[in-house]
Amino acid sequence: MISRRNFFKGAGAAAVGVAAISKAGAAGLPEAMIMNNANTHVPPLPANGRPFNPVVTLNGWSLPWRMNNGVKEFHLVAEAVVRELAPGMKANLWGYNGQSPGPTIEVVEGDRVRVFVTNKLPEHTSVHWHGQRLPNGMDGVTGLTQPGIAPGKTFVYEFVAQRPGTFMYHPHADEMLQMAMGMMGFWVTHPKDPALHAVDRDFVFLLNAYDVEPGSYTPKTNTMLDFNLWTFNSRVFPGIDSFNVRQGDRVRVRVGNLTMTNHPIHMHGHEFVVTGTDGGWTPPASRWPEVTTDVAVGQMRAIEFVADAPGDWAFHCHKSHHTMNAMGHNVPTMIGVDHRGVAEKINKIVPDYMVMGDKGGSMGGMDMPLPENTLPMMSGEGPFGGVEMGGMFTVLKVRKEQKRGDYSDPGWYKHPPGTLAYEWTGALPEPKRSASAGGQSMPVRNKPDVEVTVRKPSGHSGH
Ligand SMILES: [Cu+2]
Repeated sequence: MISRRNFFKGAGAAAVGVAAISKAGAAGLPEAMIMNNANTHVPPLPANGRPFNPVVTLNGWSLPWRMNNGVKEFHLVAEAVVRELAPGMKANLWGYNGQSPGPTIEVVEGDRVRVFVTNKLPEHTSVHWHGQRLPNGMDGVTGLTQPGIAPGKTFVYEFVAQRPGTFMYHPHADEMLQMAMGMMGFWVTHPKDPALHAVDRDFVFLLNAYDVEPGSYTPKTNTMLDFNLWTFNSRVFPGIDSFNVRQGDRVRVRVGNLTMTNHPIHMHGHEFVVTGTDGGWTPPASRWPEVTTDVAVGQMRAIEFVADAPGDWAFHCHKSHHTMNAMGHNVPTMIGVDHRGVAEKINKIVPDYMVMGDKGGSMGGMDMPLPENTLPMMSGEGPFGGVEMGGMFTVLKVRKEQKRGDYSDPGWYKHPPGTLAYEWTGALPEPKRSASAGGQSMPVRNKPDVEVTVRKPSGHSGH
């Protein structure tokens, strides 16, 4: 919920607010608005300023502004927040205006922008406007271009948004800790001409990662690579809203990566092209069709496609451990071994111990007691059972009947007759198999017939 008196009363109330503030002097702060729920918020059309087609921030929102003598003013508050990562798990993070990530800032090419940043954290911070052309002194690098913003203080950043495109913001102060705690946000500079690069749906999300021990609430901030929660906008599947679009819509998805590793973002059922990078729009002649695009650390990518295939299409990072929730590491592989009873015994010694399933990994059938405040590694219920995913996973829902501007969840796809995989119960010829050395098939054991030796996988390499 966005809380600010009169916010929904529209332009009239906003004009009164500006007049009152003008009397008090142009340097007054715009009221800081807060959003503290985790639903995708469809922004109202801009009440003032130049027109643009707003983006929709997955499980997030865009920051309202006020116009002050032709300057677009925003107020970011850096503060401690509680973020629900998915129903059943909350994390104590740091963010902006009640949420991690912070609100998306949307401006138009050529806008003069003034951002007030108030620091309510226990240590100094700053904001770097990642990817922007701006005066050097507005670049937000603590020590290099400004002193840190001390706790309780407010700094002002002001520059003209020169280049349209996709940007991010994050602290350049105690960076490893502050980013591991969730301090980051998106920035979109729309083109002057709203008809340029126009799409029907424009989604944005940040890739971020946390290391929260099962049973605890606060990320470990010294983790360098071995994060255990991989998130879209600080949410994990099944807590990530789906992308709900109308069949035939031109769809853009903007992704920014502020984790410490790359993410091959993969979409089912459609091909897309990369229309935007860190440096702006790509020339059309440079684009080629893909179904996966790697987003490296610090990069932004805008992908576009026509959603012409109805259905529920998986959309996820293709690193398989990034579509899992908090997991214990150094776990032996036990495929082919019946470990029922073993985990139970180990659990009495190591409370958060989990084993990979003996039938190929499914955790669905395991009744593992979970510690307080954590999530199953693989979860989410679909129309056919457990989806067995977590982390960076959501669903693109393409529907003929989804109305323009309607971002609500249409429910599960109803497959037309004859278009669904089904069980075969008829006769089968003997299938051909590889005859190469070591290529013979092995029967799957349901019961261990030898004494089990548990070996650690050699050379566990993190990520
Ligand atoms: Cu990933």
